[in-house]
Amino acid sequence: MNVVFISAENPAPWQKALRRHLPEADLFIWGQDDLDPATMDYALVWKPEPGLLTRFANLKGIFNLGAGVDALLQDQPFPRHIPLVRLVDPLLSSGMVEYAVHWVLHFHRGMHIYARQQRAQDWTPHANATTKNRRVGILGLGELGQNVAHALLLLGFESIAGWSRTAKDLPGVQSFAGDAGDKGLEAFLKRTEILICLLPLSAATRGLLYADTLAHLPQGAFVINAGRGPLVVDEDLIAALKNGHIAAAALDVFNTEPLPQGHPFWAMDNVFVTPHIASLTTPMSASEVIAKALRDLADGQTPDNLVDFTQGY
Ligand code: NDP
Ligand code: OXD
Repeated sequence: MNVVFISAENPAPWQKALRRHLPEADLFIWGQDDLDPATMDYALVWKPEPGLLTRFANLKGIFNLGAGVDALLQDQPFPRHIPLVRLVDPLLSSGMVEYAVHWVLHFHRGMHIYARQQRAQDWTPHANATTKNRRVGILGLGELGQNVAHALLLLGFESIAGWSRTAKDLPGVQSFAGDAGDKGLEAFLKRTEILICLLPLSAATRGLLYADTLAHLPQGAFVINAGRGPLVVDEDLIAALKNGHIAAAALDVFNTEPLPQGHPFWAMDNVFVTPHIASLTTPMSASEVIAKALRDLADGQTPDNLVDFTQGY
């Protein structure tokens, strides 16, 4: 079986990991090895150049080396007749849990205030909110959102809600879905003090956080975005951060990446910027997951985590 690896990342750790977890495959590195695209059976990809995959006429499966497939589906002709599997990997999930829990605790305990006070040599203690009544809301209750909710429950947060396309029944997590009504997006935002955005980017979610939706959050709310940058309208978030409606934000993903020099987010003292590192794919762990899905496909079974092209995630 011929497998092609298409990514700008260093292929060496992937070669090692795939030799271990998928020894039956002949692995070809795009841009490095001589290969005939028509002879490739499976492709492992991260942000391939637009249109490239249409040249691989006989692919039986495409495996995305990350969770989000927006770069594949939105910006290029994509061979939609080929099964596309996105990455669901325990290490990717635990990385995101660490990132989200870090910022929830940071804002919950007012660390953004104490950082500012330290610069002013200001020794003013503030009362703490408790995990019992701190209202955390998670946009996107999929693989990552559910793991984050679980970790927050273990930390003692008792008022956790999540918003998803389809309603969920998760112990300890209040479920909101759709746009309207007392279980819709507006109601979800109104009750949320710390918002964690873990949505995929699709036609339905692009620009979801803009002036009107941000205005539904209570005064002094916090925004954590590790989903995708274009879920947010930057100018509207900047305005809300400047007027204090949003007290602070932790942003890992941006409309343009790398975040351009001089972008207002860099200089705002209530914005915490990280360079899209909330959770990084680990070749050894991901290869094990991909190998299982690839064998499922090769055996004629439906692998887990197939992308639904109509929903775009
Ligand atoms: P999943 O597909 O498992 O979960 C997506 C969730 O979003 C689901 O709950 C889904 O609802 C919900 N959703 C999708 N569309 C809508 C909509 N229109 N309205 C309401 N809810 C919607 O994805 P993951 O949890 O694995 O990953 C989420 C995203 O995290 C990725 O797509 C990627 O963009 C981002 N990511 C970022 C990383 C980083 O380092 N910054 C690392 C990894 C991922 P339903 O359950 O009803 O289907
Ligand atoms: C992903 C990412 O989608 O790293 O996996 O952003």
